[in-house]
Amino acid sequence: MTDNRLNEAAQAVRQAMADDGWIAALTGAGVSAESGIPTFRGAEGLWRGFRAEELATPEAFQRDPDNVWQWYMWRRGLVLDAQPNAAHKALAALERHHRGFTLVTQNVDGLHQRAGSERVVELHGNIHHARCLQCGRAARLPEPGDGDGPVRDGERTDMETPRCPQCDGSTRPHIVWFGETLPQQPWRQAHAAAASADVLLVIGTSAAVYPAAGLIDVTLAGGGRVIEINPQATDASERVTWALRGPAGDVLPELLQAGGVAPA
Ligand code: BV8
Ligand code: ZN
Repeated sequence: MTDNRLNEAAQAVRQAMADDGWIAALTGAGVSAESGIPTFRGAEGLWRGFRAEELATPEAFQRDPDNVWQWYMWRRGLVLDAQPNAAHKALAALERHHRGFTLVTQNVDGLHQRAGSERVVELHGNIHHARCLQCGRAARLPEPGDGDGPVRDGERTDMETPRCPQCDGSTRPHIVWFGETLPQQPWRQAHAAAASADVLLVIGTSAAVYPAAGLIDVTLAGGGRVIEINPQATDASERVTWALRGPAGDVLPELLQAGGVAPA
């Protein structure tokens, strides 16, 4: 992408870093699309005929915990087999390059951390953790090969839902479902980052899910500018300062390089 919108946007990134200002990023499922992870609302966002919105709810879990667990274990298998892509790595490089950077993600796949990002604000939880319904303890799920590895597509469907290592209670995915409030601490961090951002990068999200999508308006209200990176137009495209059309794996490294950040 060589049009001058990218160069203008890159200049804003460069200026924010030169002024020792604040940069934030909000990522969604699209940042992991080039790692082969299905997005929520893309055509491939289906599993056994269910849409994500039908499964990522407390009601679905109440109705059939095993089915919801199997969906998460299937997704976790995809994630564990996937590799971080150039967009994840570019954000890790930006964090190393500029102290005043906060990465906020709606994703639960942990690929930002695997790409080297250390300060990741996870608004919607993490697919590698389960939370005990009895004692509330959250613990990392066993890695594959520990016998309880994730369900590979069509392979293991007899898996037991994970038990709490502390009290052997039954567990749920440590994920924020539709209709559930976000964890306070991450939300506060995300809101503060967006409010003080001179530049907010909005990468790979349809900006359809709230309150996460509202962070865009928080930055704009604070006088910051918003750069959207997405191959498609989104609910936020009219509101952002620059809408850069293209896959994050291409556009983000190009933008950051033009802004003075050497790619990973
Ligand atoms: C809340 C974890 C207060 C699950 C997720 C009625 C009742 C109750 C609530 C509501 C209601 N109406 C509205 C709400 C609020 C609701 C909401 O916003 N609903 C939407 C659908 C209208 N929000 C909530 O419920 C939130 N809680 O409001 O609490 C409350 C409490 C009670 C009652 C009322 C209010 C909780 C929301 C959290 C839900 N959990 N994730 C899981 O992962 O299993 S959200 C889920 O959607 C994922 O986290 C995902 O990241 C997120 C957003 O989707 P996107 O990331 O944007 O993904 P999507 O597929 O949509 O888009 C992908 C984009 O990538 C596309 O634009 C595509 O073009 C682009 N793309 C594709 N390829 C690439 C690319 N971009 C760049 N490069 C590429 N290569
Ligand atoms: Zn427990």
